[in-house]
This record gives sequence, C-alpha cells and structure tokens, in this order.
Amino acid sequence: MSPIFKDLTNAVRFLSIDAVQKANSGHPGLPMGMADVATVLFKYYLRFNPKNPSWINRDRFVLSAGHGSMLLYSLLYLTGYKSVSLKDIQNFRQLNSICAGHPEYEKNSGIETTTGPLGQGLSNAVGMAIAEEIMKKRFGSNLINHKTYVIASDGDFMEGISHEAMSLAGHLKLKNLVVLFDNNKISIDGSTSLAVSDNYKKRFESYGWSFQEINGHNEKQIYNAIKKSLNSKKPNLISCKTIIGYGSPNKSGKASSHGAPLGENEVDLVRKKLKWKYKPFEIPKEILNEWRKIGERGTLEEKKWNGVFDKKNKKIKDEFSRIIRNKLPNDFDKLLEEKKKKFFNLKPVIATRQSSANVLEEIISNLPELVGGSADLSGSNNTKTKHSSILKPANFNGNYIHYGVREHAMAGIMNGMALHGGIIPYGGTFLIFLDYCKPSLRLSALMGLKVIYIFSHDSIGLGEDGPTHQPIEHFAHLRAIPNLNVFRPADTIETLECWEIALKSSTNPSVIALSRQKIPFVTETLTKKNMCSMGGYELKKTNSNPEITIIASGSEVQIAIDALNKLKAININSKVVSMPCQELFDKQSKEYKEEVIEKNSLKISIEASSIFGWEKYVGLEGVSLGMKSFGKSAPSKTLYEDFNLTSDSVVKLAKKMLGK
Ligand SMILES: Cc1ncc(C[n+]2csc(CCOP(=O)(O)OP(=O)(O)O)c2C)c(N)n1
Repeated sequence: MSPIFKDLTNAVRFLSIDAVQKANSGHPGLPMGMADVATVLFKYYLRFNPKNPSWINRDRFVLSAGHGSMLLYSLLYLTGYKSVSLKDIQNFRQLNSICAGHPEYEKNSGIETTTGPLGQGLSNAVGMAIAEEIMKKRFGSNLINHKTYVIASDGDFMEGISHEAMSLAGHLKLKNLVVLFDNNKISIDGSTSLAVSDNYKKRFESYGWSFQEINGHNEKQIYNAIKKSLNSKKPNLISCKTIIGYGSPNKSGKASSHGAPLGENEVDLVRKKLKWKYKPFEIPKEILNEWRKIGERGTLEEKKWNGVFDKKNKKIKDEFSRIIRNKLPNDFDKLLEEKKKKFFNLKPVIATRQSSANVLEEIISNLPELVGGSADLSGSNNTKTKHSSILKPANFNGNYIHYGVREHAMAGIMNGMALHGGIIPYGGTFLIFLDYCKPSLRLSALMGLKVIYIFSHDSIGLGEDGPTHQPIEHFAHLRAIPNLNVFRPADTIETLECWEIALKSSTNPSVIALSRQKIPFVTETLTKKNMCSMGGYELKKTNSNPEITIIASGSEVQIAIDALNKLKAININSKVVSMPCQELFDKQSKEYKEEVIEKNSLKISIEASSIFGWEKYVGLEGVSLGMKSFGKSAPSKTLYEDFNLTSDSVVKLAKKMLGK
C-alpha cells in the first residue's frame, strides 16, 4: 500500500470515527472496513464531478449499506462536494444536517439515493443500471456510457429483495453494474454464521453474474478486480473480504464496532495503531489536496462530454434536455384534451384497469421516457400496450419490463430509474400485493420521486379470487403515507385525469388503483379542467339544498348515483361527491371543501375498503359504509350485497339518519 493511499484511506476512517464519536451514535465499523475499497473506487475509477453532482453521465455510487453513511459523507467532503462541509460532518446525525443518520437522497448533493432499509440500495442500483442502458440505446454510447457502483453488506444480501433484484439483473445481463460486497462476516447479532450459510460464488453465478473474491484491504487486488469488471459481459459481484472496524485494536472483527461509537480510549488506540497523528476532524492540507485532485478530474471529463453533446443535432439535444429536466412534451396538454373529448363521446362501460390501458395506449407513443412493466400481471393490470416493446437481456431497445413475480424489486428498481433521470417508471401488480413492495413504495414517497404504481383489482369487486386477493386495509395504509397521491378513479375520464396528475407530479409518487370489474361511465359534463386535481368534486345533485351528501370513490361512485336516484324518488334530495384522491382534496380551501361536502347535510361515505379515515369527511353524525372484515370468495355482485355495499343500504341509512 503506497503511503499516500494509506493517508487517503485514513482520512476517510478518522472523519468517520470522529463524527460517530462526537454524535455519540452511528456506525463506525463499515467505513473503517470499506475505506480501502471506496478509496480505490474513487481514486481510479469513479467518474463524477463534485462541481456538478447532477451531471447526467456520471457514474452512480450507491451505498446500499446505509448504516455506514459516514463513509459516503467523508468521501463527498474530501472530494470537494459543496453539499457536505466539515461543519456538516461535525453535525453528523443532528437536526437538519445533510449528514443524517442514514443517507437521505437530495438532488444535486452526491447522495444518489436514500438507503438504510437494507437491500433497497441494491434494487435502486439495478434500476439505475437499466435506465443507463435504455438511455444509451436511445441517445448513443458516446453520450451515455456510465457505470453503477454499489457498496453492499451482509445484511443487504440476507434481505429477500436482493434475490429479486440480483436475479433480474443477471437475467438482463446488466454488465454496467458493479457491486462491491463488504464481506466482513459480521452483522449486529455477531458472526453471520449464526444465520447464513450461503455459498455466494454459487449464488451469484447461478444468477448469471461474474464473481470475484479479493482481499478488501489490498489496494492492488481491489484495483485489478474493478478493472476486470469493466470488460465483463455480466453484472459484477466483487466479494471484498474485509475486517469490520479495521484498525481498532479491541473492536475490529467484532460486532461491537458495527453500530456504536468506539469510545474515546479506543479511538486513541486506533490513532496510534494507524499512525494518524491529527486531531479530530483535522485533515492535513496535503492529504485534503490529494483528495480534492481526485474530485477535480471530473471537471475535465464533463467538459469533454459537453463537447460530444454539443455536436449532436438540435432535435436530439432538445429531446435529451427535455427528458433530463423531467418536462413533458409541449403539445402534451393538447393531446390529453383531444383524448378526453374522444373518451367522453364514447362513454365506455369498462373496468378502470381497461380505462388505464386505453389512456396509456393513446399517450405512450408521445412519451418515450415512459417505461412500464408489471410483476407478471401484464394482462391483468393492463400495463402493456400495443406500443410497448419488451426490454430483453442485453437489448435495451424497449419501454416495457417483464419484472417477473418480483413486486419488491420492481418498486425498488422503479425508484432507481426515477433517480437516474430521463425515465418515468410505471409498474403494475394487484393492490393486495402492495404488501410485497411497500418498503420501496414508502421510499418513493420519502425521496419524492415520480414513480407511478398501477394497482388493479382494487377491492372485493375482484370477486372469486377471494379474501387472499381482496385488499381491505390497503387504502388506509397508503393514505397514511406522506407525500403520496392515492388515486381511485371512477371511469375513463377520471382515469385519464389521474394519469395526467401523476405524470405532472414531479416531487411525489402516485398510486392509481383500478377496478377489475366493469363499471359504468359516470362523468356528467366534459370539462377542460382536470376535476380530479381537486381531489373530490360534486358529480351530481338533485337540488341546491341536499339533505344528504354521499361521498364515494372508484367503483362505488355508481352505487352512490343509484342511491341518489332512489332517494329522489322518495323526495329526499341528495348529492354525490366523487372523491378520487383524498390527499388532493385535503389541500383545497375550507370554502371549497365545505361547498363540495355540503356543510349542512348529513354525510354518508361508501368505499369497498376499510372505513378508517373516512370519519374526517362524514363527521360525528355521518356514517361510512365499507369493509370491517376480510372479504369472501364469490362473484363480485354477490359480495357487494353480502357486505351491504349497495344503493339500497345507502337509502335505508339515509332514511334512518333523517328520521324518515
Ligand atoms: C431492512 C432492514 N432490517 C434491519 C435493519 C437494521 N440493521 C442495520 S445494519 C444491520 C445488519 C448489519 O450487518 P451487515 O449488513 O453485515 O453490516 P456490517 O455489520 O458489516 O456493517 C441491521 C440488521 C436495517 N437497517 N434494514
């Protein structure tokens, strides 16, 4: 190991252990163990420009083992990112510090993704690598030609999502993906032998990956392994045998260095052992300069790249810039307006999953950045259109991914594609299988990514597949997640409007929940305005002073309309409010809300789902009709009757509430 290399790695180690010590919490073991690997990567290979962290052709670096966050912050500071100062490092884990406990994605900061829940970063990296390949195919390999590097830990590979993501990466032959495995054989409970006996070589080779194993503290071996990976035709796993807490006389190689400060005495001993004579947070000028030189390399690389970009013709440059800036085409609004008119004239009586397919069919050719997929339910979610072409192994000339039965990885991969930029991912499964991808969906919301989840089969209305497939608590669950729009459109017009909002939401993900069963067309008037953008709106009323307001979403809007007609027949005036998106409705003015949900009326809500949350609209005197138990296996219509989700139930209730 050259003396300067040792200094560079020690700068990372000591910034990390001193920050953890000062915060009195955090994880010193990983940065100490992986400092050598990370230094080789940044010194010799990683293409990045701290002066422009968003440069589109940068290599992506993902710290999947997010608990080792100080490794990332140290590298960002040392290489000269403005986003992370020494002061920020001294404020590790303190309120509003960019150096949060676990890396939190921030645009233009060098923190490429939020990690901490183990396994997520790995799936994000697969998404980034796919996005890179798609963009490369579209715009040429002289414009897009970067790699995705990941540091992942034992815990990352124990998580199920790692299997899903790695398996798909192997299938797709994502040769631009390089995973550096911190193979230290230690996790929180102690030796990994307590819980794992996987043969990693066999595991990764069976996925179709290239596998190398090296000493993760040997500069030359690390250098050669990464070099070899650059010419691989497969995704790359480099198992780096490391010592957790490297340099700590009493805690290295032990779980005790994983997730707690080493302690003042031990930190002193590490200083002695690694011959680091500087005070906490002191990085000598010569060493900092060496690191800064590594960071400066990127300026020239980006300049060269700008030269290549400038030579492209205007059309390509404009299109490339448009999708990178996440802007929809100029004529997109006009297209939507035309299609809305067309659907309004057709008034289709179809399942909203079919409505979604019809909307997609009309817009997808105009949005080449839209990349869809499904977790093996393409025909049920209706996510694949006539204009979809399938992404194949080593051939990325497509806009549709067969994710296989891998809901969790699908969501993590969609996050990765959105993070990469230039892609708007959408992916489908049944709403019930939200349970299989929720951890990643939560991160879509936490990171504020434009990811569109298409969840069909959204209620007991799916019928005979029975209670295992009938979502009950899922809307309540989704609506409790901050920064997520949950849409449940009632017909094709609402479906188009919900798609429009989702496509225009740049800082939050969207769920579009769709019915399996055919439902009537309910839109009364054609408006230029996107009615769903208010979240809820008056659909119909029988006079200006309704005694009852019936609020419904999706497939239950028609039940509400039937009830309104039946109430009218017995001289009770009512109104129907369609509520496709509670989150957007809640953002409206008090006046609007009180006007839509008639302040002086009694309220009834109906949704074939848990009633949890509806009380905020119906109030103490109102009643919510919904599901209070699991569903049953039977035809849809029978189930609605069995669970009293009918217009007659609404009428009976209204009469009772009014004392009639
Ligand atoms: C999904 C998930 N489960 C549990 C945890 C809590 N946790 C943090 S690190 C860790 C395991 C640590 O072992 P390893 O991945 O080998 O990291 P190392 O000890 O080598 O730093 C666990 C269980 C987590 N962050 N994410």
